Amino acid sequence: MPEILFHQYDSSPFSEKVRVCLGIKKLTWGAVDQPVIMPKPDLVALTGGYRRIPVMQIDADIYCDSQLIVRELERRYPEHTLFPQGDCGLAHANALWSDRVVFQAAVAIIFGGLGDKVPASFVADRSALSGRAFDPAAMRAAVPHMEAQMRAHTALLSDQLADGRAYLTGDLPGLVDANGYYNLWFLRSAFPPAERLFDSAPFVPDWMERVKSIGHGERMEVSREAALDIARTSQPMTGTIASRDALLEGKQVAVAADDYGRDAVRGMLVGSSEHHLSIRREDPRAGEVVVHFPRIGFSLQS
Ligand SMILES: N[C@@H](CCC(=O)N[C@@H](CS)C(=O)NCC(=O)O)C(=O)O
Repeated sequence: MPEILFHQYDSSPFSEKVRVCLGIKKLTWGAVDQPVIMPKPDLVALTGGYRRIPVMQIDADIYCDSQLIVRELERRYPEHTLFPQGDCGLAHANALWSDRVVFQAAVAIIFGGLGDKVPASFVADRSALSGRAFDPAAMRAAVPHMEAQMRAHTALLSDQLADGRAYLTGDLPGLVDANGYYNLWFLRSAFPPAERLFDSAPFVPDWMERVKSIGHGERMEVSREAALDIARTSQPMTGTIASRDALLEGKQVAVAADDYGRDAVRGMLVGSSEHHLSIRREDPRAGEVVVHFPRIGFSLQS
């Protein structure tokens, strides 16, 4: 059984970001496929309510959000670094551009383009996720603007590659390549007409082929039941608390995303730093687990 269990689904763009990082690092990992819409009982048994994809599990440690997943991959498996030029702070900051700004443009173009072909069950699920109407018809009206935005974002990637370099920061691929790539992969795979958006980014298609050819490392399939068994029969890591959170140490807290999918996860604060928050919780099916979140984009409430 591989050490890294990755809760994902194949069409998930944020999962593709991490799959590229797993490929850069040449890691072996277990794909635990989760449903595309709620309910996701086997996922929330591990996370305590967090429903977004992807989630990484290593024994009884559960890592939510691609931001923290890539940070933890680099910490545990430093070989084939995700930061070939150093610059790890900038590379993580660059993720917020791709995860928030470029991703929202990609969503509007794809679902505005698909219009009434989007299944009603998906529309209802994503409305609940975002807390407002997920309305492909309204997105259609925004498509011209979003396409202009997407062309401009894609041009930034092309500018970066214009001196003939193979990857965004030089000869070797890293996190910024995964960040830049996954939304374009999403556009290509979910809505092929969006391919035209790369017309004005001459260096992007060949770079995309290079990133694609990195692959995803060695993938195995693991059942959701087996992943729960591993959590239940393992011990989570212990952590330390940042001094500014000292008053909350060992207290019951709630952690929630601040953008969408804001379901709060409750448990005892057992770890924190400028980069993460960790809470311990018990679950009848997963046993004692520690659930880790990035600090950026997540609120901590007592
Ligand atoms: N900031 C999160 C965003 C994750 C996200 O939005 N994931 C999408 C799938 S790619 C999602 O969870 N959609 C709702 C769902 O799958 O239930 C991350 O970086 O992991």
